[in-house]
Amino acid sequence: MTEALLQVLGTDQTVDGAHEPALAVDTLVRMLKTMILVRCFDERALNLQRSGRIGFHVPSSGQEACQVGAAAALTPRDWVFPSYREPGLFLWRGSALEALYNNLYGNSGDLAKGRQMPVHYTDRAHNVVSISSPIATQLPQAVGVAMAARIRKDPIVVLTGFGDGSTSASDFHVGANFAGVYRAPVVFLCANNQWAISVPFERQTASASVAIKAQAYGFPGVRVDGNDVLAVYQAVRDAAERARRGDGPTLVEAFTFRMGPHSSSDDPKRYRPEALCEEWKKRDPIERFGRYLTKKGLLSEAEVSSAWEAGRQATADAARAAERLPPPPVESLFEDVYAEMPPHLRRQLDELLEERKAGESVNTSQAFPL
Ligand SMILES: Cc1ncc(C[n+]2csc(CCOP(=O)(O)OP(=O)(O)O)c2C)c(N)n1
Ligand SMILES: [Mg+2]
Repeated sequence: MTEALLQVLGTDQTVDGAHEPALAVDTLVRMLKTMILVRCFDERALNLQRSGRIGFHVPSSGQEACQVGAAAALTPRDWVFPSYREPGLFLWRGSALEALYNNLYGNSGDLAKGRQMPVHYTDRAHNVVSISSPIATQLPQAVGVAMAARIRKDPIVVLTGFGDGSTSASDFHVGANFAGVYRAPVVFLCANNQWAISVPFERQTASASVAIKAQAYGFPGVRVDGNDVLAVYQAVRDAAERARRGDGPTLVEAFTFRMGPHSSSDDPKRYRPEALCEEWKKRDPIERFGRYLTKKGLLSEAEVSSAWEAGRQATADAARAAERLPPPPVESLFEDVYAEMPPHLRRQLDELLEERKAGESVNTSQAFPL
């Protein structure tokens, strides 16, 4: 049990050389660019919601290091069961920006065919499983896949992401218990942003930390600075190696802060002091990593600025493209449950198409989902 907070990049620009991972320059630069893209994706999505163009968003600003550090420590064959606050896991693994916006619009390009809630991205091609709304349900799912991989001797690792509040849900305990008993090759990544909507950590649990909860289930828990992408990378890479060796799960607690609201429906000013937000702004994970790279001479200030430019442009283009796509065809409502459509559904479909032809039904497909 490591209870100290692992940190590679200090807030004061010091670097812990002993823990500095030996990553290729290309990888380091890609990590920064992906973090920037996540921030731009988020800002654009929140603006789309505020201007009434989409119905709902869940921002992850401030938590980019947790997402990208973890994603960079996995291989493409590994599987990921994310939470709703982790678009960076998708972007690092190769999901198109447009695919994420397609989900926010619930349009005909949405990989979930407009049937999921917004912010519930999915990407089967990159081994990222569709997000579950009930918190922590992804843990037993991830553990099941990891147990199956172990039985089949498939050397994959499964990572599942969740928040601090999720560790009070029963599925956290079910998942952790099974993972411990069966030594499932799973990495539990908890982004501890210190709140479950408006409930602060100390009102959620009497445990001193999230990491300590692993002790009860017989595997290690580590705490890392969740605003330090290299620390998150290091901890998740160690955990993934341990899992791949057959030594079982690890719980990684990434201590962080969400800079924005819980969702577009939330006003954090009602429960979180502004001064604290100002304090955490100084620990911005993107700024910290950007300064590290420029100080090392791996990127110039001008290159960092153009990465922001490129991020803003790419997100604007992708959002615009998503907005142009029509809603899913109404017929798709009747697909995918049965291999062959049963007669009662066929009748309902025919009726609907007849009504549409006669102009009887109101087309609400442009209405916002929430
Ligand atoms: C089983 C269940 N209970 C309650 C909710 C409502 N809910 C949605 S998000 C959330 C807070 C989760 O907090 P945390 O796990 O810390 O993640 P964060 O939102 O901070 O990333 C709650 C209670 C839910 N989705 N599922
Ligand atoms: Mg939380």
